[in-house]
Amino acid sequence: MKTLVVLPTYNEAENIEIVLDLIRQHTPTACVLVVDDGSPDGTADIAEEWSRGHGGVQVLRRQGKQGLGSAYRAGFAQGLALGYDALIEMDSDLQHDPAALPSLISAVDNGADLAIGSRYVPGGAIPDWPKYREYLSRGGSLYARLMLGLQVRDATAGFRCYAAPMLSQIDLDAVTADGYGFQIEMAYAVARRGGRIVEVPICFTDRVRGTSKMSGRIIVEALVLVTWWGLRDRVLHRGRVVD
Ligand SMILES: Nc1nc2c(ncn2[C@@H]2O[C@H](COP(=O)(O)OP(=O)(O)OP(=O)(O)O)[C@@H](O)[C@H]2O)c(=O)[nH]1
Ligand SMILES: [Mg+2]
Repeated sequence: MKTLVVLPTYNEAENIEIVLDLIRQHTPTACVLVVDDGSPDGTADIAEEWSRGHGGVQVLRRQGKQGLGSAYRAGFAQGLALGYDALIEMDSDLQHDPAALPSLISAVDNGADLAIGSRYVPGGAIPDWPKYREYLSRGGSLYARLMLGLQVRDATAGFRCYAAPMLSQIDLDAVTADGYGFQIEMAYAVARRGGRIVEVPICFTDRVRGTSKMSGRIIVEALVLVTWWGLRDRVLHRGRVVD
C-alpha cells in the first residue's frame, strides 16, 4: 500500500529529526507530510533539511497556529489528492511510538477502514499517567460510546491509519472539531458509514522533549460536541449520514 504519514507540528524542533528517523526505520517505504503551522522554533526548516538528506518528506507550511484538526484535514486532503492508499495520523512529539506503525498499516491492509492505536485494549498501556488521568480519558471514551453508540475503547486516540476509500467518503470541510473532539468525530464518521474499525494495542508514553499544546478548551469542545451529536442523532434524528 502507498502510505502517507501526516505529522502535524507546532514547535517540535527538538523532536522532528528523531521522529523522522524512526518513521524511516520502521516504515522505509512510507512518505511523510509534515503540516507545520509557522512554528517559531524553525521546525519546518529542520524537516526540509532532513528531507534534503534522506528524501521522502514534504512540508506543508501554513500561516499561524490553526489547530490539530485543521492540520490533519489539510494533510489528508493533500494525501488523498496524491493517491495514497493509507493515511496515518500521528503526533510528532514521540508519544506515539513509530514502532507501532507496521501493525496499524497491516490492520488496514487486512481490511480495516480505520485502525486505531489503542491504550485500552489488551496489550495497550499508558505507563506514565496517574490513575486519575487514565480514568478521565477512559471516561471520555465511555461517554462517546454511550452518547453515540461508538464501539471504540479509545475514541480520543490520535495514532491511527485510515483507508483512503473510507477517508475520501468523509467531507473533511464539514469536520469541525480540533482536539479530542476531532478524533471522536472522525471515528464516528467512519462508524456511521458502516466502516470497520479495528483497535491495535499501543503503549502511549509521556512527552520527553518540547512542550504540550493541550488546553482545557479542547476537553470542553469534545464534551459539548459529543453531547450535541448524541442529541442530534439519537433524540432528534437529524444527523445526516452522507455529508
Ligand atoms: N500543525 C499543528 N500542529 C499542532 C497544533 N497543535 C498541536 N500540534 C501538534 O500535534 C501533536 C499533539 O500535540 P500535543 O501538544 O503534544 O498534544 P497532546 O499530545 O494531546 O498533549 P500532551 O500529552 O500534553 O503532549 C504534536 O505533534 C504537536 O506539535 C497546531 O495548532 N497545528
Ligand atoms: Mg503530545
